[in-house]
Amino acid sequence: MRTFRIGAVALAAGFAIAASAQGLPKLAEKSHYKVGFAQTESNNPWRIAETQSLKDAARTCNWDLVYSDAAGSAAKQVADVESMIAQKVDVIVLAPREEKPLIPAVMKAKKAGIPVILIDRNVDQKVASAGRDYVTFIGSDFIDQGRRAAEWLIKATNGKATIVELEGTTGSSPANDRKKGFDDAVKKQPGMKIVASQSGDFARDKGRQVMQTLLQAHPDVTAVYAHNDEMAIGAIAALEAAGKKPGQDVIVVSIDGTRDALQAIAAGKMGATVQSSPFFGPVTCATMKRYAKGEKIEPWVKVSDKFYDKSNAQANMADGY
Ligand code: GYE
Repeated sequence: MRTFRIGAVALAAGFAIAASAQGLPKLAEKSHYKVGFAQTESNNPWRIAETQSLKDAARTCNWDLVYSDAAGSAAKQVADVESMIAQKVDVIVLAPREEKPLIPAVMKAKKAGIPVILIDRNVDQKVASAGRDYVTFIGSDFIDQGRRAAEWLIKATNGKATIVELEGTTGSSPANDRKKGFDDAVKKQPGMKIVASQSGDFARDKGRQVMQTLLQAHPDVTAVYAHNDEMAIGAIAALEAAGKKPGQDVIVVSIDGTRDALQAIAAGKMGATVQSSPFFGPVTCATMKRYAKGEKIEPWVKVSDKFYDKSNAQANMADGY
């Protein structure tokens, strides 16, 4: 029995080595590609700007775009990728809604010989990795975004705050990493405390509802950190409904850089937002070309992000989307 087990393990390990040795599917150099783009949902300005950027790239880069919208369901997004595999697209561009559930879809595409480029969100690095299972991850440094939001808040409050945190979609890479970056920086401040941290699913109305509930348990809150601008705007509505003055009684900081957030900053209701660029079209097109040429692609094509507060929000209103 024991010998058999050892044999089976050795055999499984052998298969794993053989599979990784196969390497990633190649991409032929062509003037026209059939590209699948699997979007997670379309419920906020960030997503709409991202989809538009990919559609614009389809025009300028001569792609035939196969577009799908998973409507907020990881299971549907897996099915969407499977459908793209069946339609024999040349490349799959995937924005994985959550870190773990999309991994089987990535593996299926690889097995079918279709290269996958992850944009916007990543998958769990302990299970799948760039250069082995998919070409690369193109996106922001979410840990750093959280850290930058915290650094701003520490300065703005002189290191004294009672904080409510509104988290993004549970199990998504930006929610996990934006929490880590922020919480780690705040932990070092003896005068700052996160009294509640709950998911608002990256959605405006969910953010408003969660904030409304949390305000009842924590009426003494002095700061809100939201993982995206939509939830921050929702929280501002909840604060106002509770008779508080956002920007004065309660400082709000978040991430994305939407037009609504820049306007809220200019109006003094929101403190600051770290940009998270949704404009992936041009960089995805360039990365595909490099990959088709046979260039070795770095595992993370980092997107750099700006920062907006009262000092520059009005002047940079055109950056908003
Ligand atoms: O911040 C949020 C969206 O994945 C980086 O998802 C993206 C985030 C973005 O719904 O607004």
